[in-house]
Amino acid sequence: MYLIKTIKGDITKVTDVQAIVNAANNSLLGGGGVDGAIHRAAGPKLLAECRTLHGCETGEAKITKAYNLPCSYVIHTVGSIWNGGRDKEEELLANCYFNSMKLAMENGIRTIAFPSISTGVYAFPVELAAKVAVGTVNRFLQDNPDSFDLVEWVLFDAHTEAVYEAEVDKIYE
Ligand code: AR6
Repeated sequence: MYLIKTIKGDITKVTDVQAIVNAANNSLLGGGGVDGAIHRAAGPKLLAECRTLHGCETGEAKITKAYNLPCSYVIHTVGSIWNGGRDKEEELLANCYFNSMKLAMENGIRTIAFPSISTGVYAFPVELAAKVAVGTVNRFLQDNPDSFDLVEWVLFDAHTEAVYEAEVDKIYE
């Protein structure tokens, strides 16, 4: 069986997962927010490896080593930029979670932490993002029940954490 949970904190500090997911941009060459925090904590070798990947399409995911981070891998995915729901933002955000989980499974990763992809600079509404995130991961786990031990969301602020926690609680109701 697997556990799904949420915690409030800094994803670069978590020590109970093999992989953390980065909310990156199409260049994969770093940025602000959680992306900046991950690159700072991992050190310059992460950027050097990212340069070899030649970017990433929105909704897709690519994997690297984690260098100075406490985990073993970083899965870089590119969330959708919110434009009022007119640009398939929900579908593309669901793709981020699906493709990150698939890439983790293909690499034998059984424990993984996500941030709240797209809800910072990319302005995706938190309530809708949490529904898409938890719904997509839950379906993936139901379809692949023996592949994971732990999936957690590490949320930076109390409001975002409360919203994701409420979505996760619905699974266990
Ligand atoms: N740990 C966990 N969550 C964090 C951390 C952290 N250390 N730092 C910020 N957050 P954002 P996006 C939260 O903007 O919306 C970058 O410049 C943050 O409070 O990081 O997908 C990229 O290069 C928010 O709840 O990602 C892209 O250009 C959540 O992480 C762009 O931002 C996501 O906010 C991607 O925008």
